[in-house]
Amino acid sequence: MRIPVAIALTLVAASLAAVGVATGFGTYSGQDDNAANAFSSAPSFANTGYQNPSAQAATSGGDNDGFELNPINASGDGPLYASNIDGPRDRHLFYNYGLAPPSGSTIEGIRIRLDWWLDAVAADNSMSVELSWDGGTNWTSAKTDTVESAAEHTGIVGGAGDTWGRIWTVAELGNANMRVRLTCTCTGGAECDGRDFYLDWVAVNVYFTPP
Ligand SMILES: [Ca+2]
Ligand SMILES: [Ca+2]
Ligand SMILES: [Ca+2]
Repeated sequence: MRIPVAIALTLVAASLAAVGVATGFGTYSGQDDNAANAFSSAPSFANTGYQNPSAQAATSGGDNDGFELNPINASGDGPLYASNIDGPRDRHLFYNYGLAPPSGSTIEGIRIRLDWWLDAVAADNSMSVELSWDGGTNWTSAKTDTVESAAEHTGIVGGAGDTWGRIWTVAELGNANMRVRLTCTCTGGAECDGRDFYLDWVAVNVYFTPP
């Protein structure tokens, strides 16, 4: 039997649209996972944009060598990365972010971006972040990205309006004081043996209201 032309074109357009192909009849793409569509009542503040660390150091935890391979590669977004091999419980400091909102600003939030992945996702793996405001003497409670992936993903902890449980001064964000401490965690006994953690970027964005 012959399908009328108008109906046939409609069927073709519908099937192409279903796979997100431009048809000349309009372009469809799935929206469920489009972050740009997320409505939010979060306030919008001035911010520093994502800033990079210019210093790093392993710190105590696990086998005490943190991201022992190429740690400074975590100071920029792609393509080079830091590696923590056989890494559960290892910790690493990143600092000297050069965060400098105008003096007297009210600090409204701190957002940390972690671009990271694993060699395998068996057991329960995560990466946690703590912040220090006094050169590493005192630390906030940890915030944790529990998304596990064997390819790079972007984890976000904190954000605009999230001051990590304290009131910050501009000076506490300066290179002499502010520290980011990452902890790699795997919970699952023998499944965690040999787990490797890879880190492309650990960036900080500070939200503030100028004086
Ligand atoms: Ca990246
Ligand atoms: Ca290590
Ligand atoms: Ca990198």
